[in-house]
Amino acid sequence: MSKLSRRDFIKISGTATAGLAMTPPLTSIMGAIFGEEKTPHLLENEAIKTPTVCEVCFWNCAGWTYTDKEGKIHKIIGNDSDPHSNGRLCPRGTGGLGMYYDEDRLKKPLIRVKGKDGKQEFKEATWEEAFDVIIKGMKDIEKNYGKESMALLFHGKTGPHFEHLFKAWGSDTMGEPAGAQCLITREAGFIATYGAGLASPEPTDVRNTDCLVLIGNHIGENMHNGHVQEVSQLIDRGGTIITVDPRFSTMAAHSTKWLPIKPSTDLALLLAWMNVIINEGLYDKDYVAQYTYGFDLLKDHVQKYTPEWAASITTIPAGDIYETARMIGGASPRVIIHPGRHTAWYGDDTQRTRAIAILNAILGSWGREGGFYFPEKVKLPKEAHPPFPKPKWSWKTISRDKHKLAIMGITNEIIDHALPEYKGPYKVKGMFITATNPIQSIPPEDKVKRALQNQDFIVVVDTMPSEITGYADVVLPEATYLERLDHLRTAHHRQPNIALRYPAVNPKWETKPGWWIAREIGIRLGLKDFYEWEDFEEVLDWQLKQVGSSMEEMKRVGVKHFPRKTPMYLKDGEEYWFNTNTGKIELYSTDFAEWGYDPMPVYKDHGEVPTGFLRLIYGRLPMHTFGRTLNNPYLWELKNEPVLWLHPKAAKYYQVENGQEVWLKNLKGKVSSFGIKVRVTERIRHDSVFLPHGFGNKGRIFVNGKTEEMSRTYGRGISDSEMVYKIEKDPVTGGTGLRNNFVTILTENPHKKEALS
Ligand SMILES: Nc1nc2c(c(=O)[nH]1)N[C@H]1C(S)=C(S)[C@@H](COP(=O)(O)OP(=O)(O)OC[C@H]3O[C@@H](n4cnc5c(=O)[nH]c(N)nc54)[C@H](O)[C@@H]3O)O[C@H]1N2
Ligand SMILES: Nc1nc2c(c(=O)[nH]1)N[C@H]1C(S)=C(S)[C@@H](COP(=O)(O)OP(=O)(O)OC[C@H]3O[C@@H](n4cnc5c(=O)[nH]c(N)nc54)[C@H](O)[C@@H]3O)O[C@H]1N2
Ligand code: SF4
Ligand SMILES: [Mo]
Repeated sequence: MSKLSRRDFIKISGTATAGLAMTPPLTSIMGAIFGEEKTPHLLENEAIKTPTVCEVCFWNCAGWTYTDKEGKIHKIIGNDSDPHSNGRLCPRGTGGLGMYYDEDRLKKPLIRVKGKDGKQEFKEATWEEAFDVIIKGMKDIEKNYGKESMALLFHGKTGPHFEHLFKAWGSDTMGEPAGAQCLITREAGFIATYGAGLASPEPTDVRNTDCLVLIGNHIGENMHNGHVQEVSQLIDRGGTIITVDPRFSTMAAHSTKWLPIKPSTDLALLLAWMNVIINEGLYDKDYVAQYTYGFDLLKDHVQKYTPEWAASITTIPAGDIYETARMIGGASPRVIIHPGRHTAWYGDDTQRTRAIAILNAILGSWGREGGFYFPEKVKLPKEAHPPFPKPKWSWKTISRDKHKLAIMGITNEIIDHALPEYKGPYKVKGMFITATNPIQSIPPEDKVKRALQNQDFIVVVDTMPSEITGYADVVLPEATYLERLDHLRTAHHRQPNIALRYPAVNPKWETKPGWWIAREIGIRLGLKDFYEWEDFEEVLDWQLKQVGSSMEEMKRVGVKHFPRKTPMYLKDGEEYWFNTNTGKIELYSTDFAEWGYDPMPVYKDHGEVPTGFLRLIYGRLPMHTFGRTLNNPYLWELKNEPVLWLHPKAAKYYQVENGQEVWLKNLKGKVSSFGIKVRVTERIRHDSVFLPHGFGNKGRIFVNGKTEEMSRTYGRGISDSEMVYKIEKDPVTGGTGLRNNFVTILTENPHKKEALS
């Protein structure tokens, strides 16, 4: 196993002066902002310290912003008592102030004055004018189709303000890409097994584990902070790490064993591991006997899934499968088969994540130290309001009849119901879109665009002139997370805790916080009873008092801890009731049997890569969060040249050299809008390409005749969503597998040819 120092592995800033804050690009850009060569030094006693919760990604670390008397934010650092960050933000979090300082931000409300599709023309408007158009638009949808036909697409901490507005108004047609395109299948796999999902942060007890198995989970590039820190400590401790990934990821480089699996075949490996672990008696026998249901059925079920069988499917030698199975079994119960997070891969993703859940169960790791702990969170009372009206139909109506464990709104179902060819009773004809860019986050791009074009009315709330703003009738500029108050963070953890995001500065230009926008619309829709407060701070203050705290205390501490009410781990031999039909961990799912899904995971073949093509796989870059950070001046400086990973064999086949610019063409003949440089590397399998997600931004709007765009990132790199032409629907949840898409390489600029002919 290769050793590394933690410093090399994670560049998480330790204090105000260490880490990213001192890297040359950031200091020089800060200099540009402050008109000095270097970041101005803010003396501790001159600084105003305000608690914040980071929104650069959804790990939501708590930190402190340092502001001077003129109201300039100088830095953000982690809050020492925050379990999400342990006092250290990741580079993206430290660079979060670029979200605030970005001059390309939306500054005023905009109203469309002409044109749909591509050449948008907007005029700047007052909030009052924008609200007038919104109220008319929403009322027209209500009159023509019913309130339910106005859908809400959202993401992040601003989302709940608009969920409240929509529910109060009478529409529960909503969804977020963090479900169907992200973790819904994983949640379902664990719910079917343990009667409980994982949520965020995942309750993996990496801190105490002996063996961590990562299946396509690229921690280190996926920079979920506290998690990265614990994995980093595991590396320092010399723990066992097994990484299963067709790509030699950052984690693969630091693993005891890297298994370069043929993409889409992970379930075969998981079943073969179960085969060895059961047949060699490496499972936790007492735990299985006491807590699980269906072990004998599982034992029979996995007999055909031998390592030799799996080797022919996964291309991992049988010897490696035996060896890793024994490593995993030997560590039981201090072992974690990591559930992953973005698990929308191949369409049978609930079954794959269920296999992960089952494997953990037979190893006895659920509820055990070094496995999965039982997390706890603070339950805050909800503000009082009249009951929400009952809509005639909702996200459940369009998702749950098809997918029994559609536990949250399925964005793709909403898109399907918004298409012109949809003729049924549950039409979506208006959209309210906040803090999400469906052009990139709900692929296929072509389909989402057709759905958008078919809408009568679209409102977009964003901070940037991102791609989705071009499809709006009204664009509302939201203040960034550093300028606003949101709900308290109450995520569950080892110790229950709450964290406060408080505005460090007033909103710039004419931007406004989400709570204010939602409330103003609510009042104008006649929903005063649902807004018995004027400032959202009143709601937080009331909630805090109910749990024995106050705004005053939270402004001072940022994060507050509460005592646990229940044990963090199972005690040996203790009775425990799991929230399943049998009260046990269901290795055999009685629900799945009743609903007609495989009660135990069955391997299904996902087909081969067509000749001349490569499988399109994608993932995260450590310095960016999807497309949302790309234009951030600090983070853009750190990483602004995306590259396409290509194996030397494939490079030879396509006659491509390292560093050469190429374009992609998918199996349906669609070519990428932009080019990308190639990185020829043996770190990727020969049958796949790897694309960092979030690039290829095509957002450009015209405001009063002037172009507005995300000037740094516009036209850079290729968007994976643009290349995705089909999704594989997971039957259990409706989750949308994105990785059965194939591309080929073009060495000449296809757009140049078009222009010449
Ligand atoms: N093809 C493809 N699709 C994917 C994924 C993938 O890897 N590939 N990943 C999936 C996953 S795991 C997830 S979680 C989702 C993420 O999906 P999204 O959250 O939609 O991600 P982004 O593309 O970053 O879009 C964020 C949008 O919010 C805006 N924004 C940023 N901050 C704020 C704010 O504070 N307020 C407001 N109002 N707007 C803000 C940004 O300008 C941008 O327009 O995408 C999913 N979809
Ligand atoms: N820096 C940064 N960190 C982030 C985010 C971000 O935008 N930026 N987003 C956050 C969010 S919302 C999420 S959901 C997570 C997502 O991050 P994760 O859940 O960790 O991972 P994925 O995006 O599913 O997986 C990417 C990895 O899967 C590998 N892979 C591709 N196909 C296969 C396959 O068939 N089998 C196997 N075994 N591996 C395969 C790819 O090579 C790549 O290494 O990251 C989070 N962390
Ligand atoms: S992991 Fe980084 S970007 Fe995500 S919330 Fe924490 S500091 Fe912010
Ligand atoms: Mo995600």
